Amino acid sequence: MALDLTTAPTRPAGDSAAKPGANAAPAHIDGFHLVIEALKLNGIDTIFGLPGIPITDLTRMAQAEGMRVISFRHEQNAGNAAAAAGFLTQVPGICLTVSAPGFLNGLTALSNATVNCFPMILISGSSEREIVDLQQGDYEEMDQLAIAKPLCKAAFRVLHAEDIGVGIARAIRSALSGRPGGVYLDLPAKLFAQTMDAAAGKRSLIKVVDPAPRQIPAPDAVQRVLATLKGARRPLIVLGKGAAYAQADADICALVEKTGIPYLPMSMAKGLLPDTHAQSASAARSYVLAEADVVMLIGARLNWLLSHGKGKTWGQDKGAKQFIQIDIAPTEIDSNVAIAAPLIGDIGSCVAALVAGLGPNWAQPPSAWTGAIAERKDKNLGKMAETLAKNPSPMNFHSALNVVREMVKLRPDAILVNEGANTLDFTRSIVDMYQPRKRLDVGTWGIMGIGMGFAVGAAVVTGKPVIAIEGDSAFGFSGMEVETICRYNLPVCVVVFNNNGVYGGMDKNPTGGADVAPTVFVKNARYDMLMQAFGGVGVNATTPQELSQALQEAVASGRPTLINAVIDESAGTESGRITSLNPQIAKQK
Ligand code: ADP
Ligand code: TZD
Repeated sequence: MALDLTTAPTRPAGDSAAKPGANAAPAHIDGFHLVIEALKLNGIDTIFGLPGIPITDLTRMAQAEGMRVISFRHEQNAGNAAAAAGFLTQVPGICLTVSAPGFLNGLTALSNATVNCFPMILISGSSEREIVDLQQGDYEEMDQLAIAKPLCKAAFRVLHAEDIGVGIARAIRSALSGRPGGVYLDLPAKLFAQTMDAAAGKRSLIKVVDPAPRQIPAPDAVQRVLATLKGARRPLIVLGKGAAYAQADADICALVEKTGIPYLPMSMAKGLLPDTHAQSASAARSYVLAEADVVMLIGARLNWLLSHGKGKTWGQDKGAKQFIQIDIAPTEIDSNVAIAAPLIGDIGSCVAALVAGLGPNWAQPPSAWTGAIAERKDKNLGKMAETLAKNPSPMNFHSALNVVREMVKLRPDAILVNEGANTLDFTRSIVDMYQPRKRLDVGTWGIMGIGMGFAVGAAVVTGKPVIAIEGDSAFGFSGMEVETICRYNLPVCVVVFNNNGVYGGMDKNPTGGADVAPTVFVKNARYDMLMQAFGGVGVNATTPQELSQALQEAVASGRPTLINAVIDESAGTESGRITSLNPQIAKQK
């Protein structure tokens, strides 16, 4: 995008002499416009945020200068939208907030983005240094930079208008290069009104060249990986969300198909290859994790989601396992178990190097291995089909998700947002994905509250239909954004799996007192009416037929819709599939 400051209007605060004539180049540019021009120069055209002192005018001016400014009801949701945008596009999502409380509200999303390796930039207005440092009690005073630093990848403050270009360039490069993550940019109120010579302002801006440089893997490391794979009798590939983020879809597909190695997608890597692919081992997950002898991780960490690479899950009683790990962050290697063959570089370059090194006569994995997997898959998929065919009343997770599964099959381009406990676990295993980067969920932290922010972010940057499958508790964290969805008329269909509480609605208060149990909500709530309050479509669905009709209409029309899917309140399990992490249960083990 070309930058032409000669035509950019100037808003020098209180400087009437600077008003240019019709064709004259403006003499000055202020901090507001330097921020806007620096973002635009770097291809950033959208801001997710929430206005207030001192950034209200920045939101107005950004809109006036042609940027899309999406205004939210709570900063955490704006931050989550920015994070989703960053993951989907490889352009850092921008979240803009006011100082202290607004900043803190955005910080959870920034921190979550960093933990998940999503590029985003939280820009917050702040109080003047002089007042903050002497703790003189400003409006919304807080030492924001110090608080942000340990919670994100990098944090910067800009004090002078002439440094805005550098500040934004550093933020973009920090968010995108190496392992992507969240960056905090602190902009004190006084900065926005500072003015400088327009031509000097133009020269001070930086268009970041090659913000995520390719990192080519070392040839000897590539050979080590190929040799390790060659020695495998029961190889397995695990694809993580780093592989989805990398946008190296064709090379990843070539690697999987040319080697013939069975693969497991982590939840946000689903769809990198269609879940119906013959080599997908998802339906035999426990078997392949326990039995594999060589496991190649591509953009996936051996954290809690993979049982740290140890224990019964990984068949520790069945002999040694060798790991290959492809990652851009060298310090990730050996973080949980020994990695026999690390491959450090960007996934695109690493996978391309491996494909090139396979040669024409690469031996396929032994059929004893692939056959055993296929047998288990068939059995498990058969069992699943039986369960999905049942039609209990009220609906359970399976009968409701069977509808979603069919919808996604019809519209594989739709983006699926998913949070909750049981609602998350069942959706992940029941709803097949067919295209890369179509599934957004609770990620590395298993955090509730990403739902509406991710849905808005995904709808805004892709223009695709979004289907958000939400536990009723999960939905509550960001539910007010249904107004945002209606305000911008976004093609988002929210389906609330309403089972009357956290995990379910069956708990009782052991004292028999008037308060309900801590996990229980108002019974038979009508979440659909929330959407109606803002002019969207609300549907109460008690059968798979009603759910199917409402979902199809929502996706076809693109109208903001909320379906209250009434689910059996006894159908869920405490904590879904991670019951073992509850301290009381872990103690008993
Ligand atoms: P999952 O939760 O799906 O298992 P993780 O978030 O644990 O995935 O892991 C993602 C990994 O991918 C991180 O270790 C990160 O450093 C890595 N990563 C992200 N982007 C790239 C990239 N472009 N190239 C290489 N590695 C990447
Ligand atoms: N707070 C935050 C920010 N993240 C969390 N993960 C939790 C609390 C704890 N938590 C879970 O881990 S799942 C969940 C909570 C509150 C909600 C589960 O209930 P639900 O889904 O209605 O969303 P199901 O389908 O009824 O289990």
